[in-house]
Amino acid sequence: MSMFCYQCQEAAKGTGCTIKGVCGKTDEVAALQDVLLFVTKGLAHINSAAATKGLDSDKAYKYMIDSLFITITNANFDEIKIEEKILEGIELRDELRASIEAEGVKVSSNELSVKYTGKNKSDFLAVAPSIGILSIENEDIRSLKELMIYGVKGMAAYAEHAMNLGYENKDVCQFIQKALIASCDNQLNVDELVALVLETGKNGVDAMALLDKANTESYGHPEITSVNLGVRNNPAILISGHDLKDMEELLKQTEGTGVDVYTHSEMLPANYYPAFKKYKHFVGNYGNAWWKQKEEFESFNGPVLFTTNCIVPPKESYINRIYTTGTSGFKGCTHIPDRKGGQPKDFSVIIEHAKKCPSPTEIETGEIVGGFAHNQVLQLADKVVEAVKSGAIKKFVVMGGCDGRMNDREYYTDFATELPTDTIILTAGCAKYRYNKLALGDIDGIPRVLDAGQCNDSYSLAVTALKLKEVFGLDDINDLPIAYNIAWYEQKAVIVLLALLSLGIKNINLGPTLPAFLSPNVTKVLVENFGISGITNVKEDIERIILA
Ligand code: SF4
Ligand code: SF3
Repeated sequence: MSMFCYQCQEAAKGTGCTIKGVCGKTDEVAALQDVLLFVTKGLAHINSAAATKGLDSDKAYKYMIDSLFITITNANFDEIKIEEKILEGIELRDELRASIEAEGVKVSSNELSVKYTGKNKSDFLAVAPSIGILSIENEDIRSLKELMIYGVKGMAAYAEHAMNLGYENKDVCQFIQKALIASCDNQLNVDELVALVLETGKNGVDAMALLDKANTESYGHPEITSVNLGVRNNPAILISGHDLKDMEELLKQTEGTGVDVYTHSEMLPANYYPAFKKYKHFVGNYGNAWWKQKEEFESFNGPVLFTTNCIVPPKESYINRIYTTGTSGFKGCTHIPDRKGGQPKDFSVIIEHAKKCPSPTEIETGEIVGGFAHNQVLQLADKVVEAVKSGAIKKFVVMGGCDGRMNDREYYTDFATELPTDTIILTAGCAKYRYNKLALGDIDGIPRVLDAGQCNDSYSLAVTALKLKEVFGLDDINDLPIAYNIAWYEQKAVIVLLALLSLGIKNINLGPTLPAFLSPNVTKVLVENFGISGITNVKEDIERIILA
């Protein structure tokens, strides 16, 4: 059996994975994820019909968000969990259909996804080839639909984190549903799909704004923080991924147990939140971006909790120490169940496991500084504006996004190193690990790398840019001395990119390679309308992006 997936930057040969994912996804997991998306589209049709009489179901929106998140790169490799989710979707769809038809709502859609009744894994694998990405023949239509769907996957991830904190935006949910339905529509032309892609970006801004509100109202505004990189002599848990509600509950439940907590990869920004800093057993950050986890989890010695992506298929030597929760999953790892009846998750099993493990082996020492989300940067606004006016700061360069395992990403380390010393890097997401431990110094006390937080905190960078535009009295955000050299890997970076475009930001450089899912014609649209370009080499790019 074969597969086709081209949703991330590491798609095989720059075109797509066809035998096994570079990420480790098997052909069967890829097929099951395709079927999960297909069933989710069927539910979207029914829930949309339900909405015509105000009968749309919150449970259905939640299911759509969960399922999209499950199919994000490196989030869930657990075929049993995906099979269960497919069956849950079919049941939910049919129950909803029966209940709205009883209320006189007519379901007009004749889509296969609305009627599909597979019952088990072999049924799912049988239908998969006919409903996958390649079932859309026209490459431009396929490209635009996938661009929209990948954006919506990223949006769903952010909406899910906000939802876990009790924050919802019905418009965002309804847009996700609309996009799922649009992806099945064979009548839509290129112009209509381009409009939908832009609308995806606008909703992406709203989803990120919602998550920003959820995070900051729950845990306070991130503030300048020196994060410890060393270790202590206690057993410990390493928490990875992006979900701050999980972080909060783990910190509460480990307090007083003798078990320390460290963040890994995208959880690093949890160190910047006032509500988490108060925990004395919250030690700091261990390790680097997601792709180095094989070595780092080995030396951590204790259990690791994944709250979301990015999971690298674990080695036998430590797989028994890997726990997943929420939408993340990996076959053979213990999954911590969801909250029920308003109760917190129960992390006792991982805490008891940690108590039996040796303390982490030190792999580095020292500190890194972060916490430059919009509220903190605005408190420094006078200083920043002064430095720009005096010429001490000539340019800002947004270098946020994702990191990845390919060697060509060394480009970002070199780019940061070679930047003129009157340049400030604004970052968010795990891309920062390529340069956040370099000694790049400061400009008049302002560090040359300002980390706003996780990839969703790219929103924070946009808020900062909009504020600077106001302070400098500019009409166009593109007149600011800000350049964009963004690294992407998975679908959260797709929604970040579309969100920036919807805010009117032009001339974004995207690397290390342009997405395999962009057809030549769609790339042309992005180049002509938004000035998007790929990267070349550090010397030429610094000339073109920074000095020109
Ligand atoms: Fe390949 Fe990326 Fe898809 Fe994994 S997510 S199968 S690496 S394109
Ligand atoms: Fe990183 Fe996976 Fe995208 Fe949230 S953890 S930015 S790659």
